[in-house]
This record gives sequence, structure tokens and C-alpha cells, in this order.
Amino acid sequence: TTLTLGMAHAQSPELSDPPEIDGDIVGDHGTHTLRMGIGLSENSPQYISSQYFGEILEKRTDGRITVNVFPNSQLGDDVQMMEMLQTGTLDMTYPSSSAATGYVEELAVFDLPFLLPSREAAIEVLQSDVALELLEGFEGSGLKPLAFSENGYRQLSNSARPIETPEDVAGLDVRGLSVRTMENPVHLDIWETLGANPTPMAFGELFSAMEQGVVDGQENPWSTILTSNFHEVQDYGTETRHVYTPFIMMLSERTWDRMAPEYQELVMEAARQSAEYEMQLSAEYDTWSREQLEERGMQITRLNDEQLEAFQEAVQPVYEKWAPRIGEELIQDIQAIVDGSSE
Ligand code: 2Q2
Repeated sequence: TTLTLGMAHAQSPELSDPPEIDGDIVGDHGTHTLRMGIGLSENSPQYISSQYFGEILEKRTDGRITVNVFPNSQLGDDVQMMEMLQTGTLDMTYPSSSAATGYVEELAVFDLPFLLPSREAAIEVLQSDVALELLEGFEGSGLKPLAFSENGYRQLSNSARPIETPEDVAGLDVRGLSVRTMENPVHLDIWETLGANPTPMAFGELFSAMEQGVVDGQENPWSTILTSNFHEVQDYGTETRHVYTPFIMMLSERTWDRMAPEYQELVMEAARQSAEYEMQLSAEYDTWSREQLEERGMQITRLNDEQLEAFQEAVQPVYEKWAPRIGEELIQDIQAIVDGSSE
């Protein structure tokens, strides 16, 4: 289906339809209207798959559970919405793992640059026991993680100049590129190590910060850059794929505790199905979004092997600094899965 969505700034690519919703109607355990806040826009994989999550629950409970999805960071940014889950003023949210390292520090492993070399390896890692154990770190936080999915490979965009090398980022004869990062210490480190001037900022403030020239650039997957219309204020892109960021679908523990076991089971199953669908959509959007951005005038640099190696070399110190804090063993466990998946 080529979805022409409400606020569509861009048609979506030919997207796979979601899997059929089948299974018995789950018994009558009262009604719930789940309010879910997300950061991205109505034509993002994050939003489309969250709507599908709601459809599964509505169909399987005969309308007793419905989900209202609020996109575009309208209820707040990732950190604010997680706090709203803790106080019970919001039922669900869908942050990047990078925004949740304040709750589970080991999640910062996913912020290590160039850790996950391919989508296949990333999916293996996200579906491994190692990753699921990380989610256990949320115990007692008031946040109930339901599933990992894909924010995706992050790419650099900026409005100052074409970026092909780390030296271009540092700007030897001009000032270093000012780059917005997520509020995450490893990301700050990556861009400082590259000689940029990083500014941590909530996603919802990013468009106007770029429009006003407060920052030169940012880094996000192509589909986020397209579906958030960043190409309107960013002239240059560089296919760095420097970090693969997971999303974590989350439910407030207060909401979870109010649910009958049969509903809890269904919510977990629906989250797993919608996360799987989100990863499929995210993959279908990725290359298509880059092509759409080029059609809309963004000058995108595709790095050759030598240029990519220069970036990988340049950010090596980030591993040295963060490995002890994140855990050498955890990094080795993930790298073992990555090496295994490339067999
Ligand atoms: O750069 C970002 O903040 C994004 O990658 C976000 O983490 C993600 O798009 C959403 O969770 C925004 O709320």
C-alpha cells in the first residue's frame, strides 16, 4: 500500500501490509484506553507500527482495549514521556535506547560507534538473550519494556558544507561543525572526538534549532530526516551509518499492574508483532528515504571504504573511554553475536 498519510510531507515507499490479525477474542476484563506518546511524525515506521499495535489490541479484545497514539513529540520529548510513564500520567512511549541510559546505563552499548555492521547482525543482537537481559535493568523503575525495534542507522546531515572526512567535521580552517546530539554522553563523545561542537537537545526542538542556525547539523536515520522534513533546512547529508539505534516500546508499570494477566499476555504479544512490523517498515524506508532526500535537493555523500575507515579510526578513542563503564564482557558478547551472524 502506498499510504498517503494525513500530514504526509512525502508519500511513503511501497510498504508491506501488516500481518493478518488472528487469534481468539481475549476475555472480558474491563476496558482500557492506552495513551501513547511518540517522537516521530504520522508517516514514520514508529507511528504506522504503533497504530497497528492498537489495531491488534482492539480486534483481539473486541474493542475493550484501544490505543490513542500522539505523534510529533506533542506530549513531550523522550525523557519527559518516560517520566510521565513513571508517574502514570501516560501509558506508553517509544524512545530510542539512547534516551534511556539514565535508567539502564548498559544500554549505552548501542551508542558505541560502528558496533553493529549490518541490519541482519543488529536484528540478531536485538533478539538475543543478551539484549533481553538489558531490558531487565528497568525492573523497579516504573517502566515496563515490551520490545526492541529499529530507529535505525544514523546519518549526518548539515547546512554548512559537504562532509567527506573527519577533518571536514572538525573544520581545519573554519570552526568545527555544530551538531545536535541526543541527550546521551556517548553521542556527545563521538562528535567531540571528531572535532565537532555537539549540543545535546530534545528531538522536538531540533527542527527550529536548525532553521534558526542554532546548530549546523544533526544525525538520524534517513527516514527520520525525510519524515521530519529536515531536508527543508539541511543541504548536505553524509552516509556515515555511525550508530544503529534501537527503539524500546514501553508501558507504564502502573498501567501494567492494573491489567488482568490475559490482557498482559496479549499486550506483550501485540508489542512483539508490531515491533517486528516496525523493523520491516524501517528497512523498507531506509534506502527509499535517501533517494527521496536526493530528489528533494539534499547533496548526499556516500562514503567509500577508505573514507569510512577514516571515521572508524577517528572514533576508536570512544571505545577506550566507554568500554570499562559499559562493560567489556557485554561488548564482547554482542561482538560474538555479530561475528556469528556474519558466518
Ligand atoms: O535523535 C533523536 O532524538 C531521535 O532518534 C529519537 O531518539 C527518536 O526519533 C524518537 O524517539 C524521538 O522521540
